[in-house]
Amino acid sequence: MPAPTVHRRLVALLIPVLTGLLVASVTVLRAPSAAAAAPLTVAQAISSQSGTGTVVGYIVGEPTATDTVRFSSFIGDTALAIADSAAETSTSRMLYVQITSSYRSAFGLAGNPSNVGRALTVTGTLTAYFSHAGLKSPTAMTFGGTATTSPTATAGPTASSTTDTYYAAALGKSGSSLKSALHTIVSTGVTTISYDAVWNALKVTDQDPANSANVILLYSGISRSKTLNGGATGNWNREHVWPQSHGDFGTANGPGTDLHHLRPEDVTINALRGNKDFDTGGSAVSGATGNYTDADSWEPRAAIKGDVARMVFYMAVRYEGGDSWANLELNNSTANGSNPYLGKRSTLLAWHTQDPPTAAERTRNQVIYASYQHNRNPFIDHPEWAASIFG
Ligand SMILES: [Ca+2]
Ligand SMILES: [Ca+2]
Repeated sequence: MPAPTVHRRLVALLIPVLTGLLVASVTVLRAPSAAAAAPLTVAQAISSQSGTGTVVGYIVGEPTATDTVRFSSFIGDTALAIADSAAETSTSRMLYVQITSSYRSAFGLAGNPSNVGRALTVTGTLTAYFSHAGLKSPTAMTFGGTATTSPTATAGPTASSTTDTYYAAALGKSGSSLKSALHTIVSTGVTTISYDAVWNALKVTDQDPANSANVILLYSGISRSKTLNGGATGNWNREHVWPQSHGDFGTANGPGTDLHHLRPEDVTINALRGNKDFDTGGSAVSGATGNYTDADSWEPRAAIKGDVARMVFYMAVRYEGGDSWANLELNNSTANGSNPYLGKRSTLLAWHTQDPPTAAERTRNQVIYASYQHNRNPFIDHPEWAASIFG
């Protein structure tokens, strides 16, 4: 194509001219050119921190310091972090946007936590905020918008490249070497929380998207008030998807408080599931439509079959016996009793394929990573790794 060559020649010709003009009159040139320009991507706004501009990005959280962005439990209405990907986790690929008073009621995250994930078009001064690439003194903020990609634009990060850094040591590996690499990754820099703290964490990680006063119960799928946590009939409590007895880990900080496999469930349904292994079959469970159980196994409803599989895959990789906990492993049995094993591996692999990760499941993984434990479930981010390790 001749166009790039022509373009390069034009640029070569224009550079000395433009340089001369810039030296002569920086302020006169800057404002009109920015006002006339197409909207910037966040990557472009980060690399051109001068003058005014219009930026389009996705709202990902609330910056509270140079390297700190809250992805949930927002505390203020004065700042937003936006990115080219709604799943961005690296603050280096975010632009921090000041929310001045007239925009706070509509755009502040403490008042509007459901704004996370929405596209935002904002015009203002491209300058540092929280000592970080930013936009201040906005003159227009609206939801929606699409950044125009110019031929010279740097492509924004994709959701997969976002986690490539986290999984760098595992990329390209398979089988036992993949498992070993992932074990190190998901066990490094982890924050464990207390069993008491799990209550409040589940109210965030498992909040009903349609009703912020409620949580969604795992097996039954019921939306129930967050305030009904407890041990009485009609309450919800903390279901260990990998049963505590399969490895005897109890509820001390560790596998017994690991949010990646803890979910809210109705007290009665939780007791019915007990410590059964997972497999298909049995009779319908009253009060939990779509679930089946018999003497030695539990079959969850279709919408969460894969979620359950990925939770136990994570546990088998996270806990390898090198710490004070048992080495949790999958097998093909449904009679594991109190051994640190859980089945049935072949059924769980099938469920994982039938019910792939959804946006809600990825969001939950991200919230646990960003706000609580600082580790991820690899099988939500990379579903293809399950067969490589457990197949
Ligand atoms: Ca699912
Ligand atoms: Ca293990």
